[in-house]
Amino acid sequence: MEKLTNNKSILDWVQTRIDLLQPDKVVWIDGSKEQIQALKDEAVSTGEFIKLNEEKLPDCYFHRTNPNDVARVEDRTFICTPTKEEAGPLNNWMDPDEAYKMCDDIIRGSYKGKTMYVIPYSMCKVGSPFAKYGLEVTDSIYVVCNMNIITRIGQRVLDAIGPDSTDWIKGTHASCNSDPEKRYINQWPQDNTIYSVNSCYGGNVLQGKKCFALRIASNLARQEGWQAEHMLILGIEYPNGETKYLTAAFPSACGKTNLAMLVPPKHYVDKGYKVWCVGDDISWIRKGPDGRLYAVNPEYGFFGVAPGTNMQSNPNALLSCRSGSSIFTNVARNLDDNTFWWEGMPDAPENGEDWLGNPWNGKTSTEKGAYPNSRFTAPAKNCPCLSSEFENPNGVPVSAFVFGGRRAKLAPLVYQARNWQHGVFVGAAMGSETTAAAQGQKVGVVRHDPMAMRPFIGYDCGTYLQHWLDMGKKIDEDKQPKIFNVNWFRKDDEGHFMWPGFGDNLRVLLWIMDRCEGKVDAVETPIGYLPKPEDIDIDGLDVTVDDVKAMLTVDKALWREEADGIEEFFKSLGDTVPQELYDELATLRANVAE
Ligand code: OXD
Ligand code: MN
Repeated sequence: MEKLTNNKSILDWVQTRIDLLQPDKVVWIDGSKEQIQALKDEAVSTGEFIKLNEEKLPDCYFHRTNPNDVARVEDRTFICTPTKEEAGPLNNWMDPDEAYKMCDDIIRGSYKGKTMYVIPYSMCKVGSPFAKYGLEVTDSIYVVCNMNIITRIGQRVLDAIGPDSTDWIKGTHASCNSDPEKRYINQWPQDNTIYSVNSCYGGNVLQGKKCFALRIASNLARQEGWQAEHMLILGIEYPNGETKYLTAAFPSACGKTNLAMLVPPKHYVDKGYKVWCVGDDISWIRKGPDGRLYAVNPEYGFFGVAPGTNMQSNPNALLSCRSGSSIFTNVARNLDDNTFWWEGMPDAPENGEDWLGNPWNGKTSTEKGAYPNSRFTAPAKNCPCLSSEFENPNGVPVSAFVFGGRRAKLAPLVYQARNWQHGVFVGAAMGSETTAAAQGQKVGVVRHDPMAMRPFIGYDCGTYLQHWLDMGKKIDEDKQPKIFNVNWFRKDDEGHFMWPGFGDNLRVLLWIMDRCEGKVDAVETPIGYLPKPEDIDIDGLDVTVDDVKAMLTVDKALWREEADGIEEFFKSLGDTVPQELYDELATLRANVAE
């Protein structure tokens, strides 16, 4: 085994992994092109990967996971803090020692006959002020190759950790036999430790993403006075060349990746507007030297939901994965030309193979070709609208935080919170109506999802909301990002979406930015500041000012019901919910009283 570091804490820990997992061989991932290529070739030779059409999709591979292992498993994700209270009521909790023992008993000896890959990885640009480092051991080449896309990996990370530091995250992944009853995604924040056991699905095992960059990092952020959020980052470039940035949080199935890579409507393009993607999923946010908040995307690639991605909904995502070095998981294949296919793409293949590997005729079959949560993993560098600030070690200044959800009747197209505290309330009260397909649940049930972080806050939710309030107190009021809520999913009485969405969402983002600059007035309402209908640009849309007016109505009776739901949710979070948020709830109640 060729070691790539002399750091004793790392070498000692790797030895504990060898003793526990008992691999035949240990390979340190240096991140070189040659090493990664050799691993891809090996995965092709064993059938773990299928190489796709080199001419059409250079350096792209297909992989399928066990059909029982195709999504994040929130019910098997545990925060193993010393006390249950520290994990809080939204997280599953396990006693730390019992959790180690249970997981170690499951994974002991499970690398026998296999290779252990040691992946050093960095969240954020290596050596940058935001950067944090981790090691993940895995028995899966698929994990190595995906981590190589969505994080920065290899020798340079070990060099950045240096010979003496113990400040790195310890990650263990063991594929085992994918037994769903013994599947555990466990985090021990006090030990900076992650285990992913009995899974090979990305969101569970690509530990840089949800496990580290959100669950562990949210703990570090609270201790160190910054924020780890489930937010995209985008920049809007104005015709004068200036660019302003916002971050936005949405629960799943609300079009987050599409917004992150938005294509402006034609008349904006003609005027010289551009939208740049800094990140599609996660933001690490800190106060900068000028007293404003700055956000970086700690990731290096995208791990996006494939179905529904097409040249209309998100050409930038499709081009990102088509231009090469991407991995496609649980999608369908076109066997004629050995390319990928998924629902929402044109030209379903007649001679196809579904995500399970069965022969599949996309023209006649009533079954889906791709699994609904099938994914593409693509390098961010492939994205045609990637921001030039993507690698800026100091991040980008945040003008606005945007929250949103899927609400058929309640929330207007957009509104602005009155101040930071009210904005934290808006984020804390966030909820989205379930879509039947996604969860097999009743349609339209509101799932409360504070800041879209419900499955990702690595500690008690009320304490997290307090941290949001505390962050606001650190920033001078004139430098605080303004906080907004959007709802692209308002429906009319016939059940039709009222707002066209997709690229046209830029029209709403421009109102948001104008508010941040104090360039446009607003109407004070019981729930916050709303646009004057004529201030939302509808030029070129099949939408009238009256339609916009209808999208901006605030139905007090519905908001009274909403306030009851918020109160019930806050109560379910226990007594750590800050009093300030109950004060905001009282204000809302008073404002919408009969
Ligand atoms: C994701 C998620 O995959 O939030 O990004 O589930
Ligand atoms: Mn996400």
